[in-house]
Amino acid sequence: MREKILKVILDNEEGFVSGEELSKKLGISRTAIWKHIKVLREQGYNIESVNKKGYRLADEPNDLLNPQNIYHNLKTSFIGKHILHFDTIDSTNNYAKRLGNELVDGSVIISEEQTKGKGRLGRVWQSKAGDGIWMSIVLKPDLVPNKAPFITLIGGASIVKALNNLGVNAQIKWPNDIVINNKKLCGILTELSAEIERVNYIVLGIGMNVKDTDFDGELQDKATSLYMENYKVSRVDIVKEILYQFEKLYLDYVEKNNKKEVLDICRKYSAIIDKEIYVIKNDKRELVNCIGINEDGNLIIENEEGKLQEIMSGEVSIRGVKGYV
Ligand code: BT5
Repeated sequence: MREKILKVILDNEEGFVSGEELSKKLGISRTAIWKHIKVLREQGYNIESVNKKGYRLADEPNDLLNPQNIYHNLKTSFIGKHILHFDTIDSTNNYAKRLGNELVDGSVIISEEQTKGKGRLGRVWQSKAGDGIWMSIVLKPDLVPNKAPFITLIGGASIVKALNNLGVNAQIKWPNDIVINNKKLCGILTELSAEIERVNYIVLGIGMNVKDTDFDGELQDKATSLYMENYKVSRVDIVKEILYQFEKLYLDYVEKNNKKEVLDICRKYSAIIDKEIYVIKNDKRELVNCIGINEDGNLIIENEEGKLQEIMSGEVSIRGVKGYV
């Protein structure tokens, strides 16, 4: 019932909904409505009530990542239609992998906090409570495993597109970072469960710093958040837009093998193309020119001797000459 009340209030974005209207629509007393509203407020919904007018959601961005908020007007056909939301969890990627076989295609796991958030190669991903978006998308495409790495680029392209659509000037640092003003805003971790010839499922993990974050140690110089860059965008709007952009690009790839749009976005919003960068592999650092991204999504670089090389994602880390980018 509480979800139904919330839906009517959310549907009525502009104006007030009276207690009487809610009570008629849902067939319960006005006192019962009032009790449910009280609980919704305790859950964090900022519902105003004005005498003789009724209830409405207060003006500030609706920022709770509850499934109900994300389902509301979500424009996807299957991505994010089944959401699991936690206050705290070890890692949304680990949870998705533990339940991978049972979860439906397109399921999304979100947590307010991760106690063991992880990056690539077992690195730690800082994921403090309420500070960001820590989520994983479970995908079950009919793909051969060697086509799975491109999903990371689809993730990056959809995030950067979504952010720019919401007015945030974000760029991609190939292959798995989103940056603002040369600092890391968001990272992507794609994990795969597969047999030799067939993908069982893919878990696409996305970690994005949103609020004013108290970064630990070395992160203070290289990480940033949307709020710290003066972008006050609601987490719900970001998640909805990412899921929408992702679904379009993902279906283009898995159904039509079409990579064009993803590559165009990765090139257009690149933070490193046409710049000097360091390529780091096994602790070896090489200064190179970044030339572009080829049709397979691999990075093309030119080394000091003028030789062109192709790098696949996952092989290397990239750093800028002056800092993180
Ligand atoms: C990544 O790895 O950037 C992938 C991060 C993926 C996190 C998501 S959150 C939801 C899902 N569940 C998980 O457990 N993980 C995924 P990598 O490229 O290896 O970068 C890791 C490095 O980024 C660390 O070594 C730090 O230097 C830096 N880092 C850690 N936490 C950060 C943060 N909150 N913001 C920016 N940089 C961070």
